[in-house]
Amino acid sequence: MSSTEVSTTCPYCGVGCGVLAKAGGGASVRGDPDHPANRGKLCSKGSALGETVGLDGRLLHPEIAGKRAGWDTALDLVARRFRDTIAEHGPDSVAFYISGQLLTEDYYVANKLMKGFIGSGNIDTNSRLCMASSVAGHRRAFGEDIVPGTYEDFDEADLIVLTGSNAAWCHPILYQRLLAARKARGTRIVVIDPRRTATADECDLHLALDPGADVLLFNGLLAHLARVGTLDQDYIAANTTGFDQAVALAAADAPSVEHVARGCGLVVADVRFFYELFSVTERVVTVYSQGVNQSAHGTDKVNAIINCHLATGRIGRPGMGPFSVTGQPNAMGGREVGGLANQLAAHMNFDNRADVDRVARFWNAPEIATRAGLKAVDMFRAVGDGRVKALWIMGTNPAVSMPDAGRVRSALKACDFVVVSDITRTDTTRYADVQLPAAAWGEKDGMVTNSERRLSRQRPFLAMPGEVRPDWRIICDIAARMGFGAAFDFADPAAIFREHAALSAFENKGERMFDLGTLAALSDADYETFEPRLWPVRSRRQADRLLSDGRFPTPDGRARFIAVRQEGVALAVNAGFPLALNTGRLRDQWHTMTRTGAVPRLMANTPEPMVDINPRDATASGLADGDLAHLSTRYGSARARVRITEAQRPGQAFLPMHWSGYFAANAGAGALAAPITDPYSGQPELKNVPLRVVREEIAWAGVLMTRRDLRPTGFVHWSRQAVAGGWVYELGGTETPDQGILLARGLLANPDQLVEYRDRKGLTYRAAAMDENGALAEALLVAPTGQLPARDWLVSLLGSRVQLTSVDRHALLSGRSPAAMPSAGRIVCSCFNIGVNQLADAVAAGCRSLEVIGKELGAGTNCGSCRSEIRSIIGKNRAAG
Ligand SMILES: Nc1nc2c(c(=O)[nH]1)N[C@H]1C(S)=C(S)[C@@H](COP(=O)(O)OP(=O)(O)OC[C@H]3O[C@@H](n4cnc5c(=O)[nH]c(N)nc54)[C@H](O)[C@@H]3O)O[C@H]1N2
Ligand SMILES: Nc1nc2c(c(=O)[nH]1)N[C@H]1C(S)=C(S)[C@@H](COP(=O)(O)OP(=O)(O)OC[C@H]3O[C@@H](n4cnc5c(=O)[nH]c(N)nc54)[C@H](O)[C@@H]3O)O[C@H]1N2
Ligand code: SF4
Ligand SMILES: [Mo]
Repeated sequence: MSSTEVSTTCPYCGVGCGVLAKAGGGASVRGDPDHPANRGKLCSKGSALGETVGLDGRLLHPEIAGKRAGWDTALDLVARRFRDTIAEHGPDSVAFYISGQLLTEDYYVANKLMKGFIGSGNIDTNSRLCMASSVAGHRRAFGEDIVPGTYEDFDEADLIVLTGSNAAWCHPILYQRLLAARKARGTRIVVIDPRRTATADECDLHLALDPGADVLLFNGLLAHLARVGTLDQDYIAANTTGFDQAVALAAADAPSVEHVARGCGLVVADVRFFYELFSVTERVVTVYSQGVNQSAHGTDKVNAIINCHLATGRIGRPGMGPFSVTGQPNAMGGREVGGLANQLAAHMNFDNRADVDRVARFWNAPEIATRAGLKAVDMFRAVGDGRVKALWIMGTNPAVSMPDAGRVRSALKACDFVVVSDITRTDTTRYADVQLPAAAWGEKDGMVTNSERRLSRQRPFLAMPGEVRPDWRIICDIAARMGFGAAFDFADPAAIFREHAALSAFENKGERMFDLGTLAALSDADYETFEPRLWPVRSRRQADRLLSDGRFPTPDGRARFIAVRQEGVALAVNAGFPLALNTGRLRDQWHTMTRTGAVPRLMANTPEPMVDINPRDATASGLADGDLAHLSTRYGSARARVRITEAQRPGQAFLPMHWSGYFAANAGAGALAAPITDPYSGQPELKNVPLRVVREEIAWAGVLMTRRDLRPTGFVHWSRQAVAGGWVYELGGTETPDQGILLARGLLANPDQLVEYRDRKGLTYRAAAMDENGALAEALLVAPTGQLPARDWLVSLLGSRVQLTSVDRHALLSGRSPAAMPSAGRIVCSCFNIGVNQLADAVAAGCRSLEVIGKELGAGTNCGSCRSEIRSIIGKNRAAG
């Protein structure tokens, strides 16, 4: 649509980078040099955005029971079913489960509809799995969900403590900004994470603490600060309450550094070094993310961290403060509108009658909900046992991403009426009675807020394909059909945004820091040209940093210390389940892979689902690197390939959260995860569940290269990788190889028109099919495990689509290129497409540093996320050479 560049915001992580995008050949994107979050830089995922806007797999029309339907029919049906269910069973018999993928305007109207007009609190979001513990911890300490700092604090700090954050992969541009600051001012970096992550590779101190032990570590820190006298007594006296109780409990919980080290599985000297660094460094930012939030004690972890900042008065000043980084592009916007079941709207809450009354008057909503609704885990329980009879899911894939995902799927199956709004088919849309096609990034239009409270616009630069509609419009249309039209009569996102801004300022004399008052009068033209800015926005002159004056949005104006103690882990490993399973993210994938999974260069770094384990545990289980492992917990099972690594401590395993049923037979982390939740936030423990790993006795392996988008069934294991020109499927089974051949052959498009080769024993099979132009269309290799020939050349033919020569045709069945073809190997730098073999060759040729490699190959010079891997390749190959 737009052939000139449009300034918009990246739809992935909470760094919230500005992007300049235009249509053409998909789309072309570059970092926005004027956006304060990224100043022109983009990470691997952001740079590949142009490759994600194709229409393959997009939902383009509404569907009812899997059949195409018109919008009017679909909307009428949804509205009628919700209305009837409410009439018969009351407002709490329906629910919405929504997402940080939504824009603020979408989020606002969804929340208004459920809480204000349906009159139930049953709207929750995937932020429950993500930020809920931070929200609860902030509210306990500050009285409101406030992230006090800005990204500038990263530039101005002397010590950055990253706890439970793999920022090198998950907040790459912010992490690069931190590394740049370190270069400029020598910032020290401490990483607290049970795994040695890419983030830990570049730090001054890595504390590989036992899973879940953060409260003990930070209680020990608070006790230490009190012992050595680093407290800011004036600040404590003037601005806080509860210090004595908190420090007494911390000291009892963590009486000595030795005690802490023992309890956290750490070396005494390392703990002491961390405490000393924190103690002597005034400018400290403590960054926390899912290693803190996704815990059965996540809220206590958050408060244990905040306690240390309050006790030293290191909050709200340059280069200091607790800093919860948000995950999704609009996780923060969702918190602003009140998208969580236990929030009301605009930082107002159900536990305050005056708030409920105020919002009811503002919305003119006499039937407003008066109490919190069901939080995600409980919501799906209620769906499962029939208390919730109609469910609308928007912009999230709970069949994959919820813990105990098997139960979630059964619940969706059992539910009377499930509506799913998405941009593509997913494991969740399979359960939808009605599928509604939403506008995607590049098409939709609205506001998002990043980790530092910066509001930015997402702007469209592509036409809406098929019959897709933006989420806000779908929600307003349903609201109108349910009889609430007057309250949802918005012409465009700008009108919704103005109302949201007005609500934030409504009867707000400074009690609520979240205040966008000035923006309530934004004209359409101003909304159109809106430049990124931080909230609050209530006057011209205001500080960017919050909580600077020692006043907090609590009734007495003081911050609250929260006395916390280290609790035991929710579920302990035992003889049956001897490993602790940790789950999380990979550098180049986004969540359930609905967008990043189809981009070849984002698939190239980790093409298959891998479970990381320590060599000691591998030996104990008889597992070799590359074996297929069967993983099981009390809740479910999965299969993934074993990667043996010292980065994983003995007794622990790590599985990426990404693989859905579209990318592997059964490699989902959600099915394994426990639905055990934090008592304050309701956030589930996604980082620690007892696990058993056994070797899968795979007898045959196969690889299918094809242009077709398939979903194989009947295989013990398959996973697939997007490549240029199509897909590569890894196949495997416990059957005999000849049976495997039969099974795998069944996947070929035209088994009658193949060139084939079978060895005499019938155990090895190779086949290829050409298209009408004589180019390779499909190839299949099957062999007993460990005997598959190389496939690089065949894969390259799939991409090149050139007509094959007779020499090529002869070579096809050997799988080997007739001319020597250097293989790049697994891709390490996805910005420049540089593989592990190219890097090894460069090291052998004398490139011995990141800088030289960067100059020669470009690798590592764009987003920088691969630098730690390149460094380890240099180390390995230098040692070898
Ligand atoms: N590439 C990529 N980036 C993303 C995303 C993505 O899907 N892909 N998703 C975005 C979203 S929504 C989110 S929420 C963020 C998440 O960003 P992060 O929180 O940084 O990512 P995770 O990998 O979930 O977990 C972080 C780390 O917590 C560690 N951890 C596990 N248990 C503990 C513990 O008990 N204590 C401590 N201290 N650490 C522990 C894990 O080993 C892991 O390395 O990333 C965002 N950015
Ligand atoms: N085991 C384990 N599980 C986890 C985590 C973990 O670390 N470990 N992390 C948790 C966290 S922090 C998060 S945030 C969640 C993420 O989990 P999900 O929210 O399930 O993950 P996504 O793949 O981002 O799902 C977003 C969906 O929205 C669709 N979509 C994209 N844009 C739009 C749009 O504009 N409109 C609509 N209607 N749909 C759209 C996408 O196609 C996709 O299907 O996973 C959680 N689950
Ligand atoms: S750092 Fe986050 S917001 Fe920035 S380009 Fe990468 S994924 Fe997008
Ligand atoms: Mo998240």
